[in-house]
Amino acid sequence: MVPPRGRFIVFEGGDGAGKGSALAAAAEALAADGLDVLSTREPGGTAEGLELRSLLLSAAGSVWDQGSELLLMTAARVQHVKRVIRPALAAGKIVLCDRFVGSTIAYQGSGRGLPHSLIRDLHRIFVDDVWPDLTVLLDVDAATGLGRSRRRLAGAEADEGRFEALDLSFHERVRASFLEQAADAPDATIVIDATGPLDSVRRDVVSEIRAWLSASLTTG
Ligand code: Z5A
Repeated sequence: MVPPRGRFIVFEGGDGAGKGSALAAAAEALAADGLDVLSTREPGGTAEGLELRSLLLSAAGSVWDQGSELLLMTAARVQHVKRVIRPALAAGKIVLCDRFVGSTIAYQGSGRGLPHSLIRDLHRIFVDDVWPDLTVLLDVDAATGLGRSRRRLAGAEADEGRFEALDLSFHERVRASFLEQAADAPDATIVIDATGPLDSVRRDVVSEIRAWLSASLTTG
């Protein structure tokens, strides 16, 4: 018997692009369609990943070298893929993940300046070269996204503002990297203009994912 094959859909974008909101809308819509959906995020997704998340995102915490930052992001992903993502895909689930290795290429690669080849090598060696079936890139200019993200953090209890504290040019390099990655993989990426009102961005995301899934599940 052929085992079921799930689908791995990743939401990427700069800070405040609206990934979390879009993922929640997609999860609700796909579950209403009768699909078995698992929602998860990075850094995080496992107990170990959540511990690493609080170390990595705390604005008040330690000063990480960029190499340590890359290795910790990758360590969280190793746990996440082996314990959560792979088993869910093997069980035929639709896995919706907020950020994945594209974020490492954008933030630690283009943002911090580490070689993309090093990030891809680590991914191949430690994360079994798992890539999304589909990436949904929410694209918004860096200043708008950062403004949203900083406003959200100002009203939040969690101390997760380390990346938001970086300057605008860092976030502009991150955005450019996501757009380059999308251009390099046009068949596996949907780019959504995330500048407009939240409701209309959510609607666009849901309708694009439904169309992609319907084609993907039909062709097997
Ligand atoms: N990071 C990394 O460096 N390397 C890696 O490999 C990985 C991550 C995996 C945490 O990620 C940080 O980790 C991240 C990169 C780094 N940088 N930072 N910070 P995160 O995904 O948890 O953090 P985030 O991107 O800052 O999350 P966010 O601000 O919550 O953004 P979001 O998920 O894209 O958006 P949201 O939560 O849906 O919305 C944020 C706010 O904006 C909220 O108040 C919304 O109501 C508002 N919003 C969203 N869309 C709209 C529209 N269209 N109009 C108006 N308002 C909107």
